[in-house]
Amino acid sequence: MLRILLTGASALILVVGCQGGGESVDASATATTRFREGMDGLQGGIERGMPATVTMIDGSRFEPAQVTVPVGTTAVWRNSSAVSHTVTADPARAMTASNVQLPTGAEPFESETLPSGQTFVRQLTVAGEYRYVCRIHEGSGMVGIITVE
Ligand SMILES: [Cu+2]
Repeated sequence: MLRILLTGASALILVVGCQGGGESVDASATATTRFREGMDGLQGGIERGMPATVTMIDGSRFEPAQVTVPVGTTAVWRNSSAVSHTVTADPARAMTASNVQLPTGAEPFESETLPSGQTFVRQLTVAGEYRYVCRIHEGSGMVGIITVE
């Protein structure tokens, strides 16, 4: 038992001794550099795809109904109301096609029907004005605009 404890203590001293060495400091500096490079990469990704949230609220409204975001923003629609909604940015799927407009070159898109608590995410990579609707409540004026610039 005592023998085992002594062996353990010797091993511990050896480890501590290594960490005090010059090599160990170099390794630590390299690790720090790698960590910084990783964080820079992550930060770039966050800036390019920074999220902006539009909440679907009771009373069948998008909140904010109109918002301006930088190009590359990841739009997040969150249904915080009690009923289901859609995010419909496809003129072919809207009740009134003219309620939906997309910048030239942007692909039309539509979420599934989103029950209470669900979210829909879409990165907006083409600059311009996105006019979209909730297909279920379009008739009662549930329309939104995101300007990407
Ligand atoms: Cu709706």
